[in-house]
Amino acid sequence: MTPEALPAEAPPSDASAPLVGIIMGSRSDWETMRHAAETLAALGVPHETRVVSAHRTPGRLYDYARAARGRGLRVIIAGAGGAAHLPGMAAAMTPLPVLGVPVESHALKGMDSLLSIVQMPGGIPVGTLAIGRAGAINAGLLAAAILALADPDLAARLDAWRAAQEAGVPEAPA
Ligand code: RP5
Repeated sequence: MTPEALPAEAPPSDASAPLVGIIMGSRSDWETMRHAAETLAALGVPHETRVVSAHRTPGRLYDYARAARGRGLRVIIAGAGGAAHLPGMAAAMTPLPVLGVPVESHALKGMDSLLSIVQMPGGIPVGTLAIGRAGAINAGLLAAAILALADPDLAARLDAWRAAQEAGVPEAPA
């Protein structure tokens, strides 16, 4: 296929161009969301990180979500806490798969975040992960697994990551 024949929303040819967009409602979410970024980095998945708030920067969210597919992103990981509308609003404005990470809040320990993210109306899905660090790690792994469906090299790296994890679990507790 010649470059001229590529569809308008074809991914960039640059191998280092981000495939996963990690967005979060506040810089205070980074302590949680960095685990998604570190997981993707360990698997060699190009990604980007942005602070995009559904409430404080709605215009930024609109622009980001609307442009995401055209920029070559394949998956969005969205983390937010409290009234956590970011993943759902992002999902409403992009056809890309959106994985939601409930960030643990001070007041309600992340139950507010979880329920805000998980209870989407039928028609606009958000794949909701666990509250906090585990959810961020698993969002990274799930994004990698989605991409690995069409990327054998990444699938091999994911297999190796799992094998290393298995090998690192001791048989005895002490
Ligand atoms: C949400 O409000 C963010 O996702 C964050 O989890 C929470 C608190 O934000 P900050 O007040 O710490 O900026 O929008």
